[in-house]
Amino acid sequence: MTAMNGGAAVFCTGPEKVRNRDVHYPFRPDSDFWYLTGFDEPDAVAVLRPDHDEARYVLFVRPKDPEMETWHGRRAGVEGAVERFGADAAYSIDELDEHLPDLLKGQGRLHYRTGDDADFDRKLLGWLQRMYSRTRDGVTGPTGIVEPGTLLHEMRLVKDAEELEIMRRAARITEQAHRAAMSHLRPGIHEYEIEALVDGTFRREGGWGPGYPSICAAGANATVLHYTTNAEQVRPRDLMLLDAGCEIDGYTADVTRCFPASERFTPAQADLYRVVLASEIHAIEHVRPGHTFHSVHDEALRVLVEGMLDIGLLSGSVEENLESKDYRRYYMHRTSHWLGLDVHDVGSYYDDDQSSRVLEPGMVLTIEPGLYVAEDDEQAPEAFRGIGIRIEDDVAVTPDGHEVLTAGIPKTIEEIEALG
Ligand SMILES: [Mn+2]
Repeated sequence: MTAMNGGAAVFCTGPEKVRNRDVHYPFRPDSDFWYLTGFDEPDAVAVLRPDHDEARYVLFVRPKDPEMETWHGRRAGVEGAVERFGADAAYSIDELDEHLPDLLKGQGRLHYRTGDDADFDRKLLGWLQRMYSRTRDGVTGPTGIVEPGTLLHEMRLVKDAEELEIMRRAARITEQAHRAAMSHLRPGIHEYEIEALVDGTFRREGGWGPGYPSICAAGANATVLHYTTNAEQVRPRDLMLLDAGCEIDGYTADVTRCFPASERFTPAQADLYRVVLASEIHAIEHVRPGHTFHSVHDEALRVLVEGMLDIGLLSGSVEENLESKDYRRYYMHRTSHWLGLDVHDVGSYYDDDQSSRVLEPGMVLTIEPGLYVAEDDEQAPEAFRGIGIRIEDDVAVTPDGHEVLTAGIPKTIEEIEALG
């Protein structure tokens, strides 16, 4: 709160969303709200006032309601918000109109994200208008609205020891799921059986579930980057691309492995796989404080292009291909993104002068090069067509280098074939 330098901040966590009729989607708290409060019920608002003498942290929550709780589960209620969640004061969410404007009076700048919740935006603007119209009575409204992400997302970008420990737990459960998938995959089973095994492992081990829809793509489905249909039957020579990460306490892992349905990679699969693996390992080695975020991609890309030339997927020189960007035919995404409460986590990828962000201890990023050869790509050697490979690990920047959070998940061809 000291970083706010006075003022007030308002954060909302959404309502439950209807799936159909009386059924709701499983509720997941807003990441910013969860980061600040650890409160996991829907329909809540947090107000922070760093300079206030008594009520620096105020929560609005759903009130206790025995009948509703019988149907839909327990609520912390106004008392619980203070006793269990450490709020200095709490009110019912039904009393927002009555109390929230008072809390914002005379507090200076207001940190609030507009555009996420149109209903709340409208309410807030109404309260502010009323406050501004009463200035002659001595009411002073906020002096401006500030995007809270500037401060908060910088905090979220750099993980502390406790957050890293949660991310290690997410990685350990994800490891179990990937290992189970590797040993269960065989010709004839369906992609959704692997999905069930993976998602089931996440839950059985105490995770919240998958942090994003699991991609279980066999054969040429692996060349579809966001394939989530997971409906097809696995054929004997298929490789499965599994992109799945467990979410626990709000933090998610994000891991991709590729493994064969039969005991062995085919020679063509192995050729492509080794190129991606060399690129991934090289990029991970490059992760350390002082290197830039974008240089990690450049390092991965160079090794990937060298490998594509070696196996005859591209022709010409490395420099020519980097210049022409012809590699994009087979590698069309970037190598990394931040990881944390959101799978594509918050935090700027650029410094203030628009140059690439310099890595610092506590940042967590994915490293995920890949090669995808479309089934009908007549430019590519025939043996490579319909093969998609991605290898993805979660890497934390440490004071003297990096820690691969997901290092326990089999990755070399030998390790993977040993599990098959
Ligand atoms: Mn990823």
